[in-house]
Amino acid sequence: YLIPSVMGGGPRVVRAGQAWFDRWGTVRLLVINAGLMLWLMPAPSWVKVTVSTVVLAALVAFLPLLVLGARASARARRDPDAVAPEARPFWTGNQVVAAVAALALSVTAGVAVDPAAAGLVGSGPAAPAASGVAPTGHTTRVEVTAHGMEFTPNRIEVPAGDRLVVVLTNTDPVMAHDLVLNGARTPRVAPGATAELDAGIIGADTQGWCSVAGHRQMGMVLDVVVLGAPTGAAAAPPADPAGGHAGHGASGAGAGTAAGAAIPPTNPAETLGTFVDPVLPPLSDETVRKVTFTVTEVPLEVAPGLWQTRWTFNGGSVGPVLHGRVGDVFEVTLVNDGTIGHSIDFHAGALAPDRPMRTIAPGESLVYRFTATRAGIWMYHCSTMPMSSHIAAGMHGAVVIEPEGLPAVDHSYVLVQSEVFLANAATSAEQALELDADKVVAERPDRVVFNGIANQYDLHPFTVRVGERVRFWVLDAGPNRASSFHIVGGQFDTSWTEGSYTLRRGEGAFGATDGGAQVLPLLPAQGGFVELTFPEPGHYPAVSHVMVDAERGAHAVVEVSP
Ligand SMILES: [Cu+2]
Repeated sequence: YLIPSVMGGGPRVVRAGQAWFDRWGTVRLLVINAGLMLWLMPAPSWVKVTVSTVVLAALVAFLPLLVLGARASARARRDPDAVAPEARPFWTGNQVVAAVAALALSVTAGVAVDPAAAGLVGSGPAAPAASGVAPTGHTTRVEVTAHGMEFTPNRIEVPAGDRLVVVLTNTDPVMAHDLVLNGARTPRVAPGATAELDAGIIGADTQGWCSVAGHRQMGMVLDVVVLGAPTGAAAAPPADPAGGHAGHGASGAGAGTAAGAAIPPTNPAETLGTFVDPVLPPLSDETVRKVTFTVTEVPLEVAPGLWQTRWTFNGGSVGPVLHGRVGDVFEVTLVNDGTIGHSIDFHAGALAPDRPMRTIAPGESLVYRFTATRAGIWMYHCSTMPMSSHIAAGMHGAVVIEPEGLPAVDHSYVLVQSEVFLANAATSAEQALELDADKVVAERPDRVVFNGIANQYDLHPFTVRVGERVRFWVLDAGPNRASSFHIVGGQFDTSWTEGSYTLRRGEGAFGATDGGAQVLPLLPAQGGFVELTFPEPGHYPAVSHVMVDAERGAHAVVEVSP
């Protein structure tokens, strides 16, 4: 700006030089200063390169203008008759537009060079593992079978740059499987069926897996090894189109370390669309009890305002309570209306598990007949692998076989405690996903629930009167956590567990008459009942005294009126 004045020669000469020095001044000023600001921001390195190149060009552009301006002012000095150019405004709208456009183009070019660095990834099945490899135009076709919790072969080799097509045949007699690989996935493949998966161009080692809940955690993975990969080609982390699992990497059985989706605490203002009646169904006179259990996979509320796709017996949040006497015969028809294999295991009967507890394929059914020879609150559950996931997904319930001579009480309730592992914080049936099997393996429940729904008996309390005798049958369905059933403000005078009273109307096993119990302690699959009366009106919380589980939703309220 000062050069023309320093060169001197009067206003006419200065203006002649200035006309050159100011040429494209707005563009250069904006590009240089705004470009510097862009460069200082946390941008990907290729964006920094393109922006600084444009800034450098704006700076360098002044050098020829300097020469031209100096020549113009020298000419004006030599020729006193030359007419000075008219002064033009420094700021013009066109130049502002040009400067902004130049910067925008440089940023776009920087992002285009390396989209991944800018957080943008290419779409299509070839994207994850193809980076940095030239397609060969050749297709490698591999036949893979799925059986049990294994792919055979479970390791396939592909020349770098080949397109990989996997023909997956499910030779499992009962279980459905699928394959997720390199961003592509097959549909659920029924037993005996075949599906084809186009994994796209393979440029780096990668790993596929079966996405049926729990199967990957049981080791059902497929390694893809690239032959002749360029040095330094790192394994691309497998992307999971279902969401929530990206970056977890491979995990064998027991290796789940992922935190999974974070689930917010339940909003106390939320309400429940449904709730499970906790009253023990009355005893009928039959001695042969025929029931049908239909397995479904349906979205259900697992906490006020939180949904999950549950695997159910008869569509319930928890399996139906069966109630009988010692000696009764139960004939249960199990119908699998789900999309994968399921089964059932009744602890209430003793028998060889081989046939009745077998896994049946979707569309099949079986009849499970057992005699209840012993009293207790017995667990039943799906016993298809991985059992932890099938139980946690909702496939559990209780069979109550009353001990001989069980006295009548004013209220009998059944509470089945279990853990819920959420893959997302779905707030509607449409958003509901199946359980997060990684969280099951990591033993990180999002909710701990009575009868399948967290806090449901806070919203729908048990209502009893002062002095009434109340019996709680409690079963810990797990799959993994113990329970410590306690009623805040209450004391149990009767406790029965694993086949025997430990306390009966205040009387202990060795004749003591001044005892009481504060909890019913239960390991997974243990059950029992406790009895108490309430001394005065009020609100008595019923909880698992494993406090973190009470806070996760294993919490109810007994509302006692006068
Ligand atoms: Cu199952």
